Amino acid sequence: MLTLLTHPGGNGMFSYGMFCSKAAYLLQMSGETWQREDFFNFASMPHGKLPVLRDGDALIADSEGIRRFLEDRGADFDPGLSTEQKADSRLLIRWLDEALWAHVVTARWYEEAGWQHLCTSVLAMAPKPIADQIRARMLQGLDFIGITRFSKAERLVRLNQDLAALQTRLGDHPFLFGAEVTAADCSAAPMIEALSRAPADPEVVAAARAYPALLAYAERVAAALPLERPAVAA
Ligand SMILES: N[C@@H](CCC(=O)N[C@@H](CS)C(=O)NCC(=O)O)C(=O)O
Repeated sequence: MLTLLTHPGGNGMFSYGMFCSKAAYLLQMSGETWQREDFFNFASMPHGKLPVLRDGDALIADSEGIRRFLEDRGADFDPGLSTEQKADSRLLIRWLDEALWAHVVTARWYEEAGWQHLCTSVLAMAPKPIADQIRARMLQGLDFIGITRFSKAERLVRLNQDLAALQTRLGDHPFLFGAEVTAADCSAAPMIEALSRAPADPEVVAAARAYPALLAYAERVAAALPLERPAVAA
């Protein structure tokens, strides 16, 4: 059976790692039989990150690597989409996975209130020097991509622009590309969930919660692709 190696979940999220939730959604869509294994030694993994899919002795790293693996086995994550829609979906996924993701990471690791929350929840069992070391590495990455060089007010403006655009793009459709769930929803829903609940900076959470259509949409994706979600408060 396929095993998805994941970061643990909590506060109603399948995993605190958005890409772990994305991979779980893709697995649900694929119809494969799979199980979850929370995995703590992720530094030993091919990219030093999770998710990783284990198939016998093979390790498939990266949510997009997992998507390709499942497609090679026959999964179709964009059923009924035109070539143009598939191209739009690809671009949307890249923005979700790389740009909207940066807002989540900033809200959790850079903003002081988010960091304090992480320390008392997800990282509660981690020795302080290790937690600080992980944070320093995260902040270095955020500085390099530049998001933390904006002021918080500027970041919130940019986040609002992006969430408003996503809400407009969704319109009255149940899912991003119409009536059926597709690959783009597997990326979008976990990001919206992570932005709109702890552990994250409360101002970012409030900003995300000001888009009720997006919150309802993330719940629709969750209902379409059911996953077990630990309730442990973050
Ligand atoms: N491009 C990767 C990103 C995966 C990723 O960033 N995973 C994070 C958690 S959401 C991680 O494991 N980070 C651990 C680290 O960077 O040390 C994917 O799509 O799977």
